[in-house]
Amino acid sequence: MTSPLHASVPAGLGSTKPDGHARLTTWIRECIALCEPDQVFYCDGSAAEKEFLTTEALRMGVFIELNQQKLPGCHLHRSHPNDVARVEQFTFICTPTKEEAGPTNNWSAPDEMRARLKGLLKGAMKGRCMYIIPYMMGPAASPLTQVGIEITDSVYVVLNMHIMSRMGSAAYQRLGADGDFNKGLHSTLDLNPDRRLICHFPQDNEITSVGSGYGGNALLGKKCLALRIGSYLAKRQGWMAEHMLLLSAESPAGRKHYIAAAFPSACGKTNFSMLIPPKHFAGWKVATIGDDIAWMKPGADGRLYAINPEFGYFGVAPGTNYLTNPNAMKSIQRDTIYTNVAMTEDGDVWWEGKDGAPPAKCTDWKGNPWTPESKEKAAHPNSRFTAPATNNPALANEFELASGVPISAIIFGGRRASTVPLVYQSFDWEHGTFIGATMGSEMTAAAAGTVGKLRLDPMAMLPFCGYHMGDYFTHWLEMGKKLTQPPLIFGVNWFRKSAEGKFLWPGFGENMRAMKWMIDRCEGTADAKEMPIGHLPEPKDFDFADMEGFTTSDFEKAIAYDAAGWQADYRLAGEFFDKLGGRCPSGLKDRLAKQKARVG
Ligand code: GTP
Ligand code: SPV
Ligand code: MN
Repeated sequence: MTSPLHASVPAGLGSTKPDGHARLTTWIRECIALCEPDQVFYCDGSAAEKEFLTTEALRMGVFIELNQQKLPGCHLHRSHPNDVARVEQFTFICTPTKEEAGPTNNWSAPDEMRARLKGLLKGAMKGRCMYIIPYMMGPAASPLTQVGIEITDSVYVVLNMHIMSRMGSAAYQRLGADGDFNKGLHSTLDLNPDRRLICHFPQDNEITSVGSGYGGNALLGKKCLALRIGSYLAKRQGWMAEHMLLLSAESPAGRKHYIAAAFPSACGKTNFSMLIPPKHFAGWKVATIGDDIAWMKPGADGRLYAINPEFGYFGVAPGTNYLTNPNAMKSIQRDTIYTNVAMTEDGDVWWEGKDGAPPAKCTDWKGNPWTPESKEKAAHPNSRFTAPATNNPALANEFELASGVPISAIIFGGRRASTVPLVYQSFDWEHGTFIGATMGSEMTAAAAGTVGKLRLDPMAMLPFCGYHMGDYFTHWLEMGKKLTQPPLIFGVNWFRKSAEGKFLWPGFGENMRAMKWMIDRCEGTADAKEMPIGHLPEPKDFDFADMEGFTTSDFEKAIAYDAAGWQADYRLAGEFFDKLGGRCPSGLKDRLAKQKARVG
């Protein structure tokens, strides 16, 4: 077996230690004493470091070489087959009381969990290298930016953090002598699912993750810090941490709107954030600010301002191609880490739904020979790419804007085969909060669980809210009161199906049409019909010109109002609100009663 230790480290690398921050150096010392690594590597985020660790990852077999002519700087990683998605059943919010974590989170008393984790981590890094990663979530100059230190024994994590965060000594500089930082300790242990725990200690701004090397379980800046800890900090400090993409849309006349959209995992955020308007919308420009996470705060002018705390994309590979998402395809041609995709004979990557016919032969995500006759998929359904945001040809100029961008519209959308129309508008902020709070979605491969099962996933935050969901709803209502110019709130559903099981809406770039109606609503130039569930566009209000084979009757099916479906949805919502007990804001309960009566 190849050693996970680095036999020789080039001069100047692995040695950028923080100094002058007593709490930080003490914590690092404690982690070293607990985990007993054979080597400690202090990361600086430099290109030289990335190059060295990439070579080492190849030597260790953590990375598999891809065709460097076709895909320069790109590498393949194969996870352990039992470690391919987030694990909600092993994710814990460790608050002093169970009540604070609420009924939608797994809870453990902090002391008990700490003792258990200590037991698991004792000597866990013997024979391994420990990496100390300083990073920032957010642009260096933004007041919303948070600093994290991730300590990990995975070189794969380090190389992903190089792409996904603003990593390096600048994070230490931002901390100064006593700045607050998120403590993140991660060890893959032996990847045994019985010893897999993703634990959050919101009161201590601390995360400990063991037993997994995958995505949201291991890249602690993303779901753990930016959402679970982030949402807790946001509640206390008066801002919002949301599972939302961010984009700008500029009209041919040069009018720009910024839009945030919350769709659950694997429900279209990356795609929507990189949308290319169809020909019919010549002159419109859509640019990506973020594809997964938004941190938002009311500004002095009463508008809601947002930043994307991330620096790269950890995107779903299957279904990504030059037709559905050309900007994503262009973003992943260089300096990209591919995880759990298939590899062709010439060292290219492949996944279900990539352009062209499947290769006659390839190696599947587990490393086994694969042909189109094989029963199993070549790429794992949750296989992913990690790509720098700066690769995206449609990256917005505002990507580094410290003040963030003022949001015109917030969109909530799930994956719903029935009931939910293509697009509709809430009556007001409180009703918009209600739409978010009651949104359902069919589960995807992004998390371990039953794919296709309908569950309520409020604001796409069910797996990511670091405190009681009822208090989170209250926070949404409170934030609305602080905004004198609140964004309009919409609901969308790109995934409605016909009785024959076919999508009623072509989706992807065509989603521009729904966005155009929403923008027109923001500008007060589009009509809508008032329906029990909100304002819906009628065919005359919605531009579906130049859509091949798409008729008014198709549009009517996609937008159809289904009273019985809504009654079923509201029953599910009622059960969920009941589960939240007294902490579910009465404003939302009253709304539900009102909505139930309206849909009849
Ligand atoms: P996470 O990274 O897990 O948070 O996912 P995401 O919300 O960014 O989802 P993503 O954009 O990666 O899309 C997930 C899957 O949905 C991919 O297979 C896409 O091809 C598919 N998809 C995205 N947008 C649409 C759409 O408008 N219509 C249809 N039918 N499928 C879509
Ligand atoms: C999601 O599941 O919403 C993701 C992927 O964005 S992960 O980073 O694994 O959470
Ligand atoms: Mn996500």
